[in-house]
Amino acid sequence: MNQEKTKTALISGIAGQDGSYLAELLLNKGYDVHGIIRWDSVFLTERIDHLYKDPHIHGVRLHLHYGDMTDTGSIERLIKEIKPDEIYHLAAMSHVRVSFDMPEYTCNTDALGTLRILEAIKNSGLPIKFYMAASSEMFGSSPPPQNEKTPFHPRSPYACAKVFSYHITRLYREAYNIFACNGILFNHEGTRRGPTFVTRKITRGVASIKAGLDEKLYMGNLEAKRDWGLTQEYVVVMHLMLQQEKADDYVIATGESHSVKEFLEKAFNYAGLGDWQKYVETDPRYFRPAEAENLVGDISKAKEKLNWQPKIKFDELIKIMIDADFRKLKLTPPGEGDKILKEKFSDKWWKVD
Ligand code: G4F
Repeated sequence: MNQEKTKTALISGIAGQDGSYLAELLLNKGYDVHGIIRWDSVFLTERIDHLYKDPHIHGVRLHLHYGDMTDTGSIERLIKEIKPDEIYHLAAMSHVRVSFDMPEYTCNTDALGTLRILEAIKNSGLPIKFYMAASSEMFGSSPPPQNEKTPFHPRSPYACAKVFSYHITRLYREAYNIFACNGILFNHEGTRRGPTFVTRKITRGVASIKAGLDEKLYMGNLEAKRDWGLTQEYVVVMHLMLQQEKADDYVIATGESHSVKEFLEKAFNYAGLGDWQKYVETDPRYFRPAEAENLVGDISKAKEKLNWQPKIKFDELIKIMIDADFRKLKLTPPGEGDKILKEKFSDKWWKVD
């Protein structure tokens, strides 16, 4: 284990894709990690089950708590009791399409949730460092490439809520001297990505077609362009932001822009299925009333100030995700993705799916 000074972190949204990897990273660094999970009648903790230990065992360093971003009392209580050194605020209703169906819930959770945490930090009087998961969606229809100076033009209720969160985080930094950072992360994907987001929907769909379980994949807007990176690399930079001398905001991306169509083409080819057009149909239900058409990040600031840049780009990401989804269906993966992970990350701190 790579021991740093023992610190305590609180992660909202610990059971999500980003939260699970971040928890793994921080545990590996010797942190005590507390995570907030939402109550449900079934367990929603599949992504962190491998990290969880019975709390009765002595020396357990992962602690889970029920709470909710809409429940001020639970947020204040947890911050008071845990007294974290760092808070990583990742909890959100994160599906852009769904935010059009549930705009009020989305804004309550994603916008006011951030304010509730910041108020609790302010009222606690503790020197807590705060990471806020902002989003490339905030740029919306602003022309690419987008960086920290690009104006926001949000194109969904989700993106509007994130713009509020971004500004309230900046305001609490300026007004109350809280060490608060916005990570403006572009799309980040991987084998723990939820199956309704486009990359995972495609890689799962491809594996399913290859296994003979499905014949078609129904998709939305194939022309939209995104900047897709690997999540594990992005959670590293969340931690890095809170270790700087000064709190600041950073764009985190790969700097490459590709369309959904290109993703389909590469994924079907890599899986040995040939022409994607034989398998893909569009369905209006997956289109959005307004779309962010072309998002691609300019990471000059993160490169210069954080000395960060990603190792994994578009082609490699697809191979890594397809290999994992093949394995899940007991298919033999083409294997290039597994090789890339092995070669580029000799010091893997996460469980490979
Ligand atoms: O995978 P998506 O749903 O991700 P989106 O909307 O870019 O947002 C994701 O990344 C943001 C930046 O990190 C996060 F803030 C946010 O929480 C989320 O994680 O869609 C990507 C693109 C869109 O343009 C969408 O219209 O793919 C297009 N698309 C085409 N067909 C589809 C589909 N998206 C989904 N989910 N499903 C489809 O069938």
